[in-house]
Amino acid sequence: MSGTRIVQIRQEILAENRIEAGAVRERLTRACCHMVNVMASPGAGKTSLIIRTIERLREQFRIAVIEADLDSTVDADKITALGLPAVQLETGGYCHVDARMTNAALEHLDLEKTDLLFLENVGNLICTAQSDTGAHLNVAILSVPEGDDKPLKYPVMFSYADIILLNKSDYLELEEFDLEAFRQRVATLNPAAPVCPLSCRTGRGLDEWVHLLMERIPRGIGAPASERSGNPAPRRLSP
Ligand SMILES: Nc1nc2c(ncn2[C@@H]2O[C@H](COP(=O)(O)OP(=O)(O)OP(=O)(O)O)[C@@H](O)[C@H]2O)c(=O)[nH]1
Ligand SMILES: [Mg+2]
Repeated sequence: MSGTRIVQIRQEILAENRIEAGAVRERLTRACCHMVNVMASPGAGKTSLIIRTIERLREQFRIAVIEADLDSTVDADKITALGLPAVQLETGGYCHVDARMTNAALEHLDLEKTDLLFLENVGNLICTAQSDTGAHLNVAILSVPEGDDKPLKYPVMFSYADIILLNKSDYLELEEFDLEAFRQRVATLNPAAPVCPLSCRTGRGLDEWVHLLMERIPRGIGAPASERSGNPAPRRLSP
């Protein structure tokens, strides 16, 4: 046996992150701000989904977005063009967002004026599912061209997510994608997570997604429009 000591750095980092993520969640909950972490491969449709959701919910909730990218402000610029607050997290070479990064981004947002906060995580189907960002809800998107075998290859992501969206369903007729097999594979890993096929291009399935999201936003989040300017009444979470 060698005398080399194995230092469990990874476990320590994850444990530290879990504590920080808990503090982030608490901070957000106190501010009545519900955070949704959106994870997927590059190009699967994270920004498209956030924009389509904003279009449907912006009258009901004050929405802000944290955009995480290795480099560039391309996606954040799309959100600010809609007139909403966006914070760009440039992660450099880092392949996922951790709670420390979320905390840094929160410093640039007015949480008292934010009901719904989306985080577009770095395009990555592996590391993003291993790091708690402090979000209340974790959503994974797979897009049809990526293939129905992905739950077999990336089980951590499909086990971790609370909701699984299948975007680019307008390609279902063109691609050899076995929707039933995909559902079965997800159900084996994560029986509690609903699977929702949709298309950010055609709009199909978006109502169901918004319904799933609304079911998971605690009552009391989102002040009526009349309370948004001036002196809003306190927004409280249900017990
Ligand atoms: N056909 C089709 N194309 C889509 C759909 N949703 C998004 N796209 C296209 O897919 C491409 C990538 O979409 P994005 O929303 O930028 O994807 P993303 O996951 O944010 O990409 P990154 O931020 O670069 O990782 C764009 O050209 C979109 O127009 C869809 O439902 N159907
Ligand atoms: Mg994007």
